Amino acid sequence: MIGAQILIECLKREGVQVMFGYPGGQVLPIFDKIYDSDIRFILTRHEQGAAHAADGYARATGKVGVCIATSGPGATNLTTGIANAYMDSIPIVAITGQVKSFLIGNDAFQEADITGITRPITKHNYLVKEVKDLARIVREAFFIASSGRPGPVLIDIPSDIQMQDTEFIWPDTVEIRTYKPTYHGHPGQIKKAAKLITNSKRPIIYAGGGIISSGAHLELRKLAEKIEAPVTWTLMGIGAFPATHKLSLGMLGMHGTAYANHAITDSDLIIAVGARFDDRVTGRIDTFAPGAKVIHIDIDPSSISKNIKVDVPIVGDARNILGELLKQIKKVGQTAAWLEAVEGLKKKYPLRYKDGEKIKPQYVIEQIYEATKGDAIITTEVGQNQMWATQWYKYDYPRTFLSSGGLGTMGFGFPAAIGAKMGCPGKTVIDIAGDGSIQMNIQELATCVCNKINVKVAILNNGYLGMVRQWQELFYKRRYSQVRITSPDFVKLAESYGAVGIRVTKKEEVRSAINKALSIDNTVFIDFHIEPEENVYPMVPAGEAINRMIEGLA
Ligand SMILES: Cc1ncc(C[n+]2csc(CCOP(=O)(O)OP(=O)(O)O)c2C)c(N)n1
Ligand SMILES: [Mg+2]
Repeated sequence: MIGAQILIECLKREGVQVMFGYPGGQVLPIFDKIYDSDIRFILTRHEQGAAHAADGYARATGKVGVCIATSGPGATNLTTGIANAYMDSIPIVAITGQVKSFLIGNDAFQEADITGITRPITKHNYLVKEVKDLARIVREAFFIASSGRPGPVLIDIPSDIQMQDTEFIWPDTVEIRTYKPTYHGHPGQIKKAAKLITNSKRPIIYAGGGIISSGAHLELRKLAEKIEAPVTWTLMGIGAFPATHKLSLGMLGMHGTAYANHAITDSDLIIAVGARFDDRVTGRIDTFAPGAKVIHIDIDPSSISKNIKVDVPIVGDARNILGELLKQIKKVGQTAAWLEAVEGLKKKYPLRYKDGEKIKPQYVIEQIYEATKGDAIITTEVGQNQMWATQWYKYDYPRTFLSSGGLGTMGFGFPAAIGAKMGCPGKTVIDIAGDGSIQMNIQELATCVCNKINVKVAILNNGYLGMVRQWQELFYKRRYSQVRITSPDFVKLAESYGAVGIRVTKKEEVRSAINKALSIDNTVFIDFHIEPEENVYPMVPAGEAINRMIEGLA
């Protein structure tokens, strides 16, 4: 079998049903085999779109997403998507063509050292040097991407190797001497954690994306209910715990709820699970939860005690460890006064916005929530639109909120929605977008229409790079530098691609436009003309203590 055929055979054996990508000179042998394969191929209009679609597919389904591009510019166009998946620990396998082996290092046409370029943004990467290694490498790549702390793996395949013949041997098992993730927490540490939890009077659970990737949401819920502790989460942890649950505090951090930020500050014990104490969450480190002991459960030992001092570190899989804790924790029930105090915080500092004549973005998102009854996959772009999407839609299930957390990549949401829809065809998929971000991968409209991928894009059109404008308003004396942006006529643009466009300029039209969009069996852009200078509140200024928020509505 030639290398190209081996690759496709391996993908099939890994259970790959769909891949996203774009062809070119150094992947011609592979595309020739794709021609005969029954793996569904989604031709995007830009390689960045392919990488984000693979990422969105992985986030929505829990499976490994696959994307492919040619050498040189094809490969470099994937890099933003790879970095995005890396920062959010999303399992994808990216395949790139490379110039022929003997030309590597020669500045050959369309040569880029993609394994060098992606070393810091992949969990692991490979340059295939001999065709007989290919099957083993593909097998390892899928294993590494999806095990331990998940992440992207890149396989760079020179085109001569794609053509070389060898016997196809599928490795039954994967054995990598230097890579052995820890799944079971240390019993002594778990015991210590159980004791701290039993004795805590003001515990708080701080949940991150690790809950979702390990499938630990049910254990998390059981633990919260058993120990009667409120639960807050990170952007990546959205959906890990039901937002409509009475113990829910919503997201914490820079644009988290004020009550979550106050509650964690006042707590005496933080139970951090699959989260990494990112600076957007902790704010100023020396004032972060000064009276709290910290239990930190994470599969990646390198994220423990990286940003804050931890009292009880437990390395391992969140689901296993929460299961163990549930077994060991017997008597609880001393949190009544704490829960009452937290209720008081919720009443004192509710999320709110001032209604006005113009359409408010918060209102649009509330209406999307009502119209979908919470039963949709929401993706987002980056900026104010993203933060409003975290605040005003309630996510009760894992894998229903897909957003670029660590990298904050404008242009993520639309291709991610395409990937999510390919993975979950029965689900309504909506990208909550900004007018700036949507223009960063707008070419994927063609991908949607050609493949009949029915996603909705709700553009919160404020005529600004709104989040940057907000910072300039608050911290640069309203000196608006390069944040006013013009857009094409989104309705006409959608129509020119064969999709549907709806413009909404009046508050009364918001709900009917959403209902109409949901009823159309095609991709729909809804262009909501919103209040241009609406801000996201509450807001913790960068470097400030997280309980010192700007409320904004005085
Ligand atoms: C690729 C990329 N470039 C620049 C930024 C910096 N940035 C963050 S938010 C933002 C504005 C986004 O504007 P828009 O999509 O209209 O969203 P809004 O904040 O107005 O809702 C910018 C430029 C980024 N996050 N990603
Ligand atoms: Mg905008």
